[in-house]
Amino acid sequence: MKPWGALSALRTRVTPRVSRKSDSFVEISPAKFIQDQPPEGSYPLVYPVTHLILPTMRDATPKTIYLRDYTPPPFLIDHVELLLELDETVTRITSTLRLRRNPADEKRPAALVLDGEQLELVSVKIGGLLLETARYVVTADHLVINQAPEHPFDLEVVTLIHPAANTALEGLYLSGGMLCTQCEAQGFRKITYFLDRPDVMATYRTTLIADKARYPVLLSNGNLEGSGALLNGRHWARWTDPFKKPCYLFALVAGPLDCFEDHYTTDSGRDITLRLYAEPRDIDKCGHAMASLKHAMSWDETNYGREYDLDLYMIVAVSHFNMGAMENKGLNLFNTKYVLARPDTATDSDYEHIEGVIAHEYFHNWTGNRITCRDWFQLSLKEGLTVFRDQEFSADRHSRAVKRIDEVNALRTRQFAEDAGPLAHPVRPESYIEINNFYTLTVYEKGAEVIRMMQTLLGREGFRRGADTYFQRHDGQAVTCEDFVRCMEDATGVDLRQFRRWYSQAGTPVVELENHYDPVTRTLDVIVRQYCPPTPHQPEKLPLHIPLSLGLLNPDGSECPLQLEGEPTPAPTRTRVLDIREGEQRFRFVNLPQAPAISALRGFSAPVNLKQNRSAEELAFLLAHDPDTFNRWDAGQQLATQAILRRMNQPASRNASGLLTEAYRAVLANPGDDLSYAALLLTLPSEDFVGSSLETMQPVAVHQARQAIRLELAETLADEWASVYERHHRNEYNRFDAEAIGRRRLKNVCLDYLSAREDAAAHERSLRQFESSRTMTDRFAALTAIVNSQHPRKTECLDAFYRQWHEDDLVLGKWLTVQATCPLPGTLEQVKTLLAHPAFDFNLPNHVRSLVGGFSQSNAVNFHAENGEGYRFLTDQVIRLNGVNPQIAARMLTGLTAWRRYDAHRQSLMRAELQRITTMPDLSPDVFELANKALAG
Ligand code: B3K
Ligand code: ZN
Repeated sequence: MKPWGALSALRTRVTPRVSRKSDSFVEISPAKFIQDQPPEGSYPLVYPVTHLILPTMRDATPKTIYLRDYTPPPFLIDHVELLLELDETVTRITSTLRLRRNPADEKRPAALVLDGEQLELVSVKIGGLLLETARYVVTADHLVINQAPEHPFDLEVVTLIHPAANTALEGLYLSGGMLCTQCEAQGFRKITYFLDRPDVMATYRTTLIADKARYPVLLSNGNLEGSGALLNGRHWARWTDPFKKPCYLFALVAGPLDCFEDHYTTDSGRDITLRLYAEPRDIDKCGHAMASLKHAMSWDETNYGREYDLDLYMIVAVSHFNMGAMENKGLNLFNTKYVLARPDTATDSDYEHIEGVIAHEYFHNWTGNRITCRDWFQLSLKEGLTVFRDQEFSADRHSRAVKRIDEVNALRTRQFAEDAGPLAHPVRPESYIEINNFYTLTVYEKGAEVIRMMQTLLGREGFRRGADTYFQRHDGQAVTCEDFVRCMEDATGVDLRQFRRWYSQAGTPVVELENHYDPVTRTLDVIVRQYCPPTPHQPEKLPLHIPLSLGLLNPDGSECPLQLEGEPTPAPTRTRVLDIREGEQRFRFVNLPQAPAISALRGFSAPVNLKQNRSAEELAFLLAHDPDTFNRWDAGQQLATQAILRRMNQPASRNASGLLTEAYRAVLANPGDDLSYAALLLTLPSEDFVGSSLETMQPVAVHQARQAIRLELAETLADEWASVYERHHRNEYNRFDAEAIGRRRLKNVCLDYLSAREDAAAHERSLRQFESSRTMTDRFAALTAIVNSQHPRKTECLDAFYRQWHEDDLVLGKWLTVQATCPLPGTLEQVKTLLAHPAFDFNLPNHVRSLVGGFSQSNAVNFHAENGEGYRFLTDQVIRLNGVNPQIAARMLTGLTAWRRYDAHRQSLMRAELQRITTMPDLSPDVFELANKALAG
């Protein structure tokens, strides 16, 4: 057998050879790919560069890609052989692709067009023969090989890249002392030339070579095939991934990492090795992530019959990461924020998020990896479905009521805003400039709601049959949202033709509910109307198929039997799902001796904006009695919103919140078993939620009115808050069960109200909690209360927190956030000071999100200051980030995109800043697309 063929070319200086005719290509037999381990010390430190081609500049105006233009790939890649000689300054990549023409493509173009960006090309070979430069063209984003062979062939391309200079964190980059990759969506083309599209699926064998002292751990997808030492202090490792995958799931990691290992035995008895890698100082914070992984593996077996397929599952915690985590096959990469937790460094919410994200990435192994997307327009095929799966996992693990409220809270404030703004797009978008801009709340969260609605319409069993059909029919394929829906239909016989519009229509539908009770006929008429406001490029909308879950309550709080006119008997359940398909529909409920209260859209059964005319009395009644935990909470939110809006319109009035106070008093007197849920019942709606019900956003007025209601509740119920606080305040360290978490949540809500009063007792209480607590949950809640008040020892507490945690990036992020989100005056100046703080790292996305994101997205009253300083600040940061990390720059821009929702003065300030961005030279496609669409929409 020929030893180490792919590498042998590197040992000698390569002399370009001329191959003129296509028949001079030599096909490499599969045996070429089976090679022995490399002989020690045979690798040059200085690379023999025969000709180095630097690509030309990219076009000034980025191009729009359309779903309607999809065509199958003209070539397929069956196998990829990669050799990476890793070094932070220059990494050399030798890629050998086993290519063939796609029989499904009828066009059979002469040229092979490979994607590639920011690559320095060293050499191109076909069938082992060097290609003369006239046979190919290198542009800013492609390598075009003219006259590609008709028969299967091997293409070897050698490129150089510069990981340490890669601050965009896409492709191969340096994070701390670790080299790592991020390839979704189109990062693989920054590593080597490739058909960088998800419908090209190949097996991979990856050989990594690096300096052993700096990069002792070398990881890639799949199973370790071999490893060994080389001369000059270098070593190698070779990984094989037997499952075909798109290149966006490729990953590698090299660095000084410690490993936390555990095992999981699958239902069928297979032993899976689980490894969590982190920097040595963080390895004691990996236990929770590991436990979460095992829970997720077991849940997917029980609920979807899905077992893990490889023998090894690895997760690496990386500090420089553009998002939460990445589901690379067998080698997940995680933002440290979603792995590392210790009771003194992470809050209860952090623990829950870690569990959810670990599960999400694990679930992708089936929904995303084994079955992937045909093209990026189908992103919600994997993301919506996987979010739905992780939501259900978390609901099963903890309080289902609390989980649903958290989801809907995020959806109604943030996704609804996206749907109502200039960047509104359908769950399956029809065009994009930069696909990274479409990892949106619409694709993820609304996409998950679309899956949830299918489960509601088909029933849990029907949905499971549909999922089984999907896994069976499409394993190993790259498919579409349409393929998924068809599986659901085929498995159940339910017609989802109209339902499909959820994938193609943007915007949040409005559902209006009107009802008339007739005491004579003892009937209730419920009239349901739906319409959807226009969104960019979609002025007209068609009616959607909406599952409207509904119950009726008697005046004593009991639930009514639900019998529709024409039905012989009432339905067996006290909640039923009405199929809404028309613009207007009428339902007549019979046999109702008394006028019932309507509990509509139970469990938030559809992502719609429900409009009902309800009095404060009705809302207070539902808040007291509705057995549907979501609607009970929502009634409280609506009641509080009414109180806040009333206070906003009549600032002098007192007792604006009488019914609300009584409802809160009742909850405080009897918080029930689920204390986390009680904490939510006692939390006022966010300023964003209140603002969203207004024609024009009024950030300052809403903030003031909400604060006034908070203070009023704090004063009226002062004794209750204090006694519930005292009852539940414990100094427990290592308890993460529902009871302990619930106690902390409820107690900290009490602390927030108590702090509103700004008296000495309140200051003393928050200081005591800050100084004595051992959990981050309690310490951070206390610090937040202190920072957001006039506490006399604020600076001292912030300094103490900093001194204790300045070496921990994640906790430092909390320190930045708490200051950036402070609603008091002077915050912008403080944010600017922090930007120049030696501990703040502008190249670290977590820091930018904490400080710049915290200020612009979670501090409306300061960000929207009338003088426009907040907008100017954000724009300066976006412009600066554009050159450093375009993906993060685009994320930060979100603060300015909804400019049309504000008054004329703010509109002109925000628009001017957006215009300032669009006139900047060298705009990334990411920022170009968002800024221009925001201005146009
Ligand atoms: N699939 C990744 C997100 C990739 C984002 C690329 N800009 C994480 C996830 O959704 O699981
Ligand atoms: Zn995902």
